[in-house]
Amino acid sequence: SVAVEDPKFTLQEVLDTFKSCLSENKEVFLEHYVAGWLGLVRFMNSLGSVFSFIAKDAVNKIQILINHLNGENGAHYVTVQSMVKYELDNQLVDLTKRGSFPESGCRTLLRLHRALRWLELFLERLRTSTEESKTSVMCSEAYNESLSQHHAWIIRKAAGTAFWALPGRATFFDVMNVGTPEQVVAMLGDALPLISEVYQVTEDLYAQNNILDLP
Ligand code: 1PZ
Repeated sequence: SVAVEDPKFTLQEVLDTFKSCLSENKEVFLEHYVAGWLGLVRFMNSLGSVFSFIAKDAVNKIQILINHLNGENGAHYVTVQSMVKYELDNQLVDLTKRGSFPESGCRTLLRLHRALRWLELFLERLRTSTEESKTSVMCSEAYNESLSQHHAWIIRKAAGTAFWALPGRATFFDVMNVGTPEQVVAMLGDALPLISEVYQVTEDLYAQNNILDLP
């Protein structure tokens, strides 16, 4: 796996990417958001093939956003703010039911945005966990509090099964490749407020535009 082969890969690097997401006036750069997600997927893949069905969906969505960025209207996709404005102004979003725009940037990013909330809750649990804490329990609690509310029963079932295959806390910390458990905890303490801010800025933007429930 990449995380094991590449000595430079650390979760620190990935979480740092989210730092570069926010501009001075709190706009979210899509390019960095997407880069952060690619790093998370790389990390997820290093945890084992059980997670590949989850990673695959994330990769599909990341690819859709990259296509928008590289497309002829890419200039409108520089920030999440400009993307939302461009797509809404030009009626490029299915607002109430699935229709002509299954790959709108707005609905695609919303899926990753919801998953970012899961990540935030999970990493916060990891940060405050003890040696005896179970990653599968932390993961499913975080999931039940966030992403699961947007998933059909069959997806919840599959996700729940995958959680049991998560490596234990010690292995998890090792794969992060950040250093001692104390260093991991410190890194998470630094990174979480940044992830949280990116999440909140996006959440507020979506709320203001009434697009938190895109089909
Ligand atoms: C490290 C352990 C990883 C646990 C990840 C916890 C999240 C479980 C999510 C299960 C998703 C299952 C596959 C696909 C679901 C899709 O139906 C939904 C909705 O998309 P739509 O069908 O509307 O197009 N997709 C999502 O909700 C996006 C899920 C992205 C998951 C990314 C996880 C990030 C992990 C980072 C690892 C550190």
